[in-house]
Amino acid sequence: MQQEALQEIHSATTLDALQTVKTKYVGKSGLITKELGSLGKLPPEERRARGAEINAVRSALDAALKEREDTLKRAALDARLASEAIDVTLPGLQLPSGGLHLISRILNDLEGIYERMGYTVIEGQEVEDDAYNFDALNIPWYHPARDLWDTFWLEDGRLLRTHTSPMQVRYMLEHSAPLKIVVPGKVYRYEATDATHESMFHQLEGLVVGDNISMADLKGTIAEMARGLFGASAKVRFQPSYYPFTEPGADFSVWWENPRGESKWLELGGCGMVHQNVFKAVDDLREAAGKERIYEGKTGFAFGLGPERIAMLKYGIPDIRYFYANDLRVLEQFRGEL
Ligand code: FA5
Repeated sequence: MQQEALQEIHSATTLDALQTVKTKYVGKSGLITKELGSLGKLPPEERRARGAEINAVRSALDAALKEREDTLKRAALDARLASEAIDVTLPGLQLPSGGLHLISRILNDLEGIYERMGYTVIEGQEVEDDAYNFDALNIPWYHPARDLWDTFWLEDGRLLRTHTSPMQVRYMLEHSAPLKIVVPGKVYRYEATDATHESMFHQLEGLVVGDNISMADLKGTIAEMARGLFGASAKVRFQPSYYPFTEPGADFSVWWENPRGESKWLELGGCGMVHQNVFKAVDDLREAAGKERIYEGKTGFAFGLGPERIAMLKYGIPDIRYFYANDLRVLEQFRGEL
């Protein structure tokens, strides 16, 4: 039996198999245990010799089991160490790199241009009161911009801002002149979308207020921005326009040429000298909040432009709706444009 048992111990290749062999021979009801139990039936003169014999087999099996167990455990540990080892020389995973959205990129460029001219960049809220989006900006109730078709009204009477201009009023309520700010952000209009109109788009608002600010300052600022965006030879054109919150008001375009030799006037946004009715409305709101009236008689200019229009021309994108359709085939083309 000893030979047979040793053979089985030796050929057990896993700890489980070895445990089975162990149970078979030296377990509670194993063969050796049974042999020891049957010693009592032998005549006393045979019992001692037989007992010694069985104990010798048992010691041999115990030793063999222990040795085999150690060997198998060491092999299992070696296998685990080998499988968990980290090969630091393997090349890393090539994770795809992201890229800034084109509109973020244009807004970053614009913010950089204005920061270099000494402007402070601030942000405003997208949910507005009509007092700031319209009334304080000299937009009376009968102005078409208040029409249901242009504005997303919320159930509580507030609205999604239709332009970034309400931040002119909010900023002047809290700060005194002289001031120079730009306000990038999202705006919303309830209108049918087409290749150049979205219902959500961005604007960058600018406001400068101080003493003796003139239309020449406004034109110089817009020209400087155009050079920053389109290079030193950029040209700017102003055409008279009407905005209730400016007097006079204008639209401005830049002359744009691309490497393919195409060129055209690109209308970028509206601008003008801040209307005195806006300064008066700000002072009224300040007074109501227990603050000093400080704006009447000041001078200032403001402008608001659409970065989507800049991106469409700069990157040759034919339809504004591509920007927000989340189509990776479009977005991935600009992955390198960080
Ligand atoms: C305004 O929103 C004025 N608040 C701008 C302004 C500010 C004038 C300060 C004077 C002083 P307007 O509605 O024209 O103006 O919009 C300004 C720019 O936003 C447009 O020139 C255009 O570039 C962009 N824009 C307007 N509507 C859309 C639209 N549906 N989709 C994409 N861009 C638009």
